[in-house]
Amino acid sequence: MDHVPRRRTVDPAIGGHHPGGTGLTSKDGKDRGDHVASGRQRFSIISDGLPSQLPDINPDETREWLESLDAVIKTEGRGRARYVMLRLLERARELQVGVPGLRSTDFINTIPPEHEPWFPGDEHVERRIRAYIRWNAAIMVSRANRPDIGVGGHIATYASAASLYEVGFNHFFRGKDHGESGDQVFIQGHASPGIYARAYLEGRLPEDKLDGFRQEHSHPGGGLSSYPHPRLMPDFWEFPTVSMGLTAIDSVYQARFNRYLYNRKIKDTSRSHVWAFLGDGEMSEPESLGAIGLAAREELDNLTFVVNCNLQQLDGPVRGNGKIIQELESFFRGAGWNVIKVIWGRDWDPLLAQDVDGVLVNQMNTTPDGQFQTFSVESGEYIREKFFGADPRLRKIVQHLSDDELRKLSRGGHDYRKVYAAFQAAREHVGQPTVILAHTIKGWTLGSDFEARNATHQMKKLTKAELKEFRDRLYLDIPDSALEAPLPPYYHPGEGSDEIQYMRERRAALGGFLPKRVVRAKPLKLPGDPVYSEMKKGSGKQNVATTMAFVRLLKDLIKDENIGARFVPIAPDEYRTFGMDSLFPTSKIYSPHGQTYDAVDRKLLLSYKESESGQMLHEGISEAGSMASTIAAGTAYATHGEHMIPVYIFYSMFGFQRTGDQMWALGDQMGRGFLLGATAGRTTLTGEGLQHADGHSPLLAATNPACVHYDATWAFELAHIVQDALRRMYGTSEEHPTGENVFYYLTVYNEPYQQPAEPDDVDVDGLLKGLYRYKAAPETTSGNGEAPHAQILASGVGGRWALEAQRLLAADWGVAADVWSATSWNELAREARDCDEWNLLNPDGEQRVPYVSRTLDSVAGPIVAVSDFMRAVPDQIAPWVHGDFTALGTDGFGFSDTRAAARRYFHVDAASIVLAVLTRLAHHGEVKPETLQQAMEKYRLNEDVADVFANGATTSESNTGGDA
Ligand SMILES: Cc1ncc(C[n+]2csc(CCOP(=O)(O)OP(=O)(O)O)c2C)c(N)n1
Ligand SMILES: [Mg+2]
Repeated sequence: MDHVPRRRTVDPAIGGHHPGGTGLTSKDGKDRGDHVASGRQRFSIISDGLPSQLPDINPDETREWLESLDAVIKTEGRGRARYVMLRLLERARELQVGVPGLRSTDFINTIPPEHEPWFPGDEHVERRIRAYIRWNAAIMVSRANRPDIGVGGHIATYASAASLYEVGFNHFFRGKDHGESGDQVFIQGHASPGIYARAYLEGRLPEDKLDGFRQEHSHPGGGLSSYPHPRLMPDFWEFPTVSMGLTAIDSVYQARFNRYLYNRKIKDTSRSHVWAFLGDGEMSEPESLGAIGLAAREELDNLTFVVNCNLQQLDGPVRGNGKIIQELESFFRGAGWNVIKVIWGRDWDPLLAQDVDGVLVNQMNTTPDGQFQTFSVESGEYIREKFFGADPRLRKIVQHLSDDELRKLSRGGHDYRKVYAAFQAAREHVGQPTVILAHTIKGWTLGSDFEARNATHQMKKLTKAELKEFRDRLYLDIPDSALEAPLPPYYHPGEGSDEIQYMRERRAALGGFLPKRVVRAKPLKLPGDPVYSEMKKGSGKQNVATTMAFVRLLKDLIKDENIGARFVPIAPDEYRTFGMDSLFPTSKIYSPHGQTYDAVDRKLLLSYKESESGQMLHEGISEAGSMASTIAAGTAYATHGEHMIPVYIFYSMFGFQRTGDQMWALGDQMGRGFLLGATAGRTTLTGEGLQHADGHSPLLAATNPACVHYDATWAFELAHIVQDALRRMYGTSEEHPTGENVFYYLTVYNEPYQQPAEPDDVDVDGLLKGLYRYKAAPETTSGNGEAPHAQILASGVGGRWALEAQRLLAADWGVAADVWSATSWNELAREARDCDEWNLLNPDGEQRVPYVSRTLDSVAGPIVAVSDFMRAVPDQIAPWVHGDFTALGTDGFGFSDTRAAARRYFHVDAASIVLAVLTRLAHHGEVKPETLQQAMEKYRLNEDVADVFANGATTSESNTGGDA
């Protein structure tokens, strides 16, 4: 382990932020910046705690200082005064005087030229490699837009970022060969063409595959996905990144999860570094900046953001009137990151060296991004006039340069050495995450029609003239005749060429090609039946909500000697809500700093306990952060070759609805684990109201093909579901030797009720398929002949109203109704759809009958379905239920009230089920029409909810249980 996460200590009053931090402090502890505080300092979370209220104990001395400043301004001007002030601040910090950090620095490179490290590569060869990749990336997109295909693609983004990636590939990104995890590289989604183009040169993708770009199914032998999608290219891509914003937050939590695995001694991740490539436009997504505080707090120096600041997004400039690099610098610095700006190429160094008055820097500082974009496309004459023309001293600085040289003055993000210096400083920095803000030009090298043009983001084809200009710019040996052909050619320098050899050698030295996804985790040794037996016994007279039942099971599973340590409980400040605070003392809350304070409740048995090796992730109030942790944990089987079992528990209303895009990313990344939609249901959360009452999350879950949803009524059902889930995801089978790439969404409730023991003859197969007969109709005495029959299908808390309805139907109306537990409407519908698809394509084969049809085709009487969700949830099975089918549901906004009142309002309570059953029976002539009116009156269904519940009256279902 060459790098162990360390703790540093420093007096918090002094603080640790160093505003001029250059990232030059190396891990060997030697300070390589001349004005940088030691990188080994702990970067205090208590920032800038200045005693500003202190009385002035020496007013004369203070006045002298102030007068000195006044004098400098008067005699030498503000520029000089600024310099002196900055030097004073710097000096103060060097002497450990706690002065607040500056939130931004000049618009120049953070690393001065004299501190750039020696560049170990062959710059010439690497330039050639970049040229080939640039060319092939653009050609691939261009060819994918041939007239008969026309599938789009992006050229300009990779063109701006090529140097950033290539420095990484040739010098930093660690691969996975030799059994290591390697680095985790999050690639900007629409930079994918460049990554494919590199893989082509490396011999990983043949030319024909490149021609299948964005034709994943239609291209013979399969094509390439548009963006990084592990689900679609499982041996190649690792991190789905194209939904902007998710890269940033997911990469922060990936870096944190690496530390978690290390601290819990599950995997030595000390050599893994997380690199996240981001667009400057993308940084406006709330998720991009939302988790940077956590990265600083947890001192994630295993994380580097590389923000490609081409100053443009899709429609135009990112901050035309402002300066995105400066803005981002202050955000990151304020959050406690190490910031490295790579703004100017090396040709600016001599100009800056001449800038003794600071006029050049001032011009750089005050020129808005929109103007810089224009400078990128304008002539040298325009630049001389508009940029250097403002001040005679500025003009003088560039008088020796021709207009052409002025035009070519480069941006730092395209200067290989500057980028290398930044990457190295980032990799070596200790105690803070690093953000590299790289100034680039969108569409760089693609020629004047592309570079920095507002439309460049969506330009995907090069004309013949543009192709020639591009080729000349890259000095490629491609004859004009080849460019005249209908399709422009790819370029390969030949297997034996220096460039290809060099690429291969570099990657071999760094641990193999990237991106690459491998699954090395071994199936887990899963616990047998005994751990589930408690759940199957029922709760006797005790009222137990399904959330509690699940938590009890989890506690037992965490004790299992084989898989216990692999559970990763995750919650956004809601453990207590769900009764999981009982895990605090034993499992403990993960904190890289341990617990540095005496917990207020330390004397209690269930005290709040933080620990470096804690198992529980407490994300604070951040569902997005919790999901990011879930993704990192649920994909550790691939990323690190270690199965981890995330159990993320949350208010179901703040799950799929709020972070559905991350659930989608979890599916893309083939994450496994459990999402617990606790406090499920539209009526169970008494008093919490509209924005808490979830009547639809199963429907949202149903849209995710990787998600298996269950809505259990009973604890014993949960036991079977969890056991089967562990088997499917972490066990092995002939069909899925390394487990299935699914994740589970379990809706659980906070409504306590008695949990029955598992019936002896329970139909486990049906339970797991999503439907089984839980309780057959009781004997009825219905007067004449046989009793009318009916079927009630219910899920979740609805199961108990169904049982009550069964009782009322028998007792009050002589109707024999069976009660079915519909543990998963979603799975029933999914299986049925699969059957339909098979039947469609196999008209001559034996037609498959969906399980739900098979099961319900032979039952007697109308079928009424009910749950605490909107009708569309059970309605999913309607096409395959051939009998008379009606669903009741909680459609509409929720509100705060008692459970009983809410259920009556939505007409999902027992009485409403009875009425629904009678209505269908009346329709079929099985009960008299007047029965309906009688039932309405008997159960007061024709009255206002307020009247029914006046004087504290209640219906027969439980209304117990408190708020969540
Ligand atoms: C959540 C989300 N919203 C919108 C898009 C569509 N989109 C793709 S690229 C892009 C512009 C990106 O600009 P920037 O982040 O600056 O990247 P650049 O291409 O300039 O490097 C947009 C809006 C997306 N992919 N994801
Ligand atoms: Mg951009």
